[in-house]
Amino acid sequence: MFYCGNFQFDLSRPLVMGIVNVTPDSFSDGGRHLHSDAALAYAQRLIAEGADLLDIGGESTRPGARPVSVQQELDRVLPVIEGLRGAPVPISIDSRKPEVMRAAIAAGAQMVNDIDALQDAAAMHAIASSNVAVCLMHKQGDPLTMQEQPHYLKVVDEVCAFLRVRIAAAETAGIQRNRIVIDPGFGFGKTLEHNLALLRELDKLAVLGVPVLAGLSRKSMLGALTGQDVAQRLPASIAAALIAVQRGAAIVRVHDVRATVDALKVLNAVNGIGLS
Ligand code: HH2
Repeated sequence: MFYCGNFQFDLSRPLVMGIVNVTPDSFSDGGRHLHSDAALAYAQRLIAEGADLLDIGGESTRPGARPVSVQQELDRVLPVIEGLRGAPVPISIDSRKPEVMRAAIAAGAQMVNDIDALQDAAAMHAIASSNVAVCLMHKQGDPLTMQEQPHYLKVVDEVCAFLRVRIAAAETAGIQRNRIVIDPGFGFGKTLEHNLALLRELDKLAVLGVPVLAGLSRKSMLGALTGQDVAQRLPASIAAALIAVQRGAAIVRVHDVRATVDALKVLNAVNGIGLS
């Protein structure tokens, strides 16, 4: 069982996490839902399309992205999280700032998606002193410079080792294992070869004993493979989501919820997994 605040999932089928970026500069949907009414309407649409969770972000972390202030991030995400109070699915806050995490949890967020994997002690404390779930993600370097020179000797082993340490740190801080998911962080300080190795061997992360989340939707590795720009990466994103699930991902983080839900219905039926 995966506990996500007041929600729980038995993970008998893969979950779809819909992305709502309230940012001017996200790589694929920047500026589209910057106004909170628009973001809220978009979030409701993703729920209607079958999203199992929503991930609300107020700071782009695409390669080269510039950080934003706490206040700016709060101004972007809080009205959306507050507007989704009582939603039928858990709301995740995509942030690495402890202040934003705390305010989002107070506003009703049931999960924190931290690309820094709770390496900040205040972030760790914010989660440990609540009942929300957490996604611990691997990255090498920081968004501003991370794609300049990613380097690993054995990328899959190194990502696994990092996540193992982060799970242990979270458990030591009092975060129960059934509230933790892990993510190899596709595109975060990784070359195309690194990303492909991680996807190819995604099932190796399963030995860590917590659900795996995969975020491949519209990412530049799919552009590199297909030659398509970001608006034309739906087919590649669907392929990547299906591959991730077949290699053990429990949650896929996607922009295109309806298309991913449909694709997974086909896979689930073939695998003998029911609809609910
Ligand atoms: N990818 C992005 C942002 N947050 N969180 C997790 N756990 N895993 C990911 O792969 C991941 C993430 C980047 O994608 P997106 O939110 O669409 O873009 P941007 O960071 O430009 O807002």
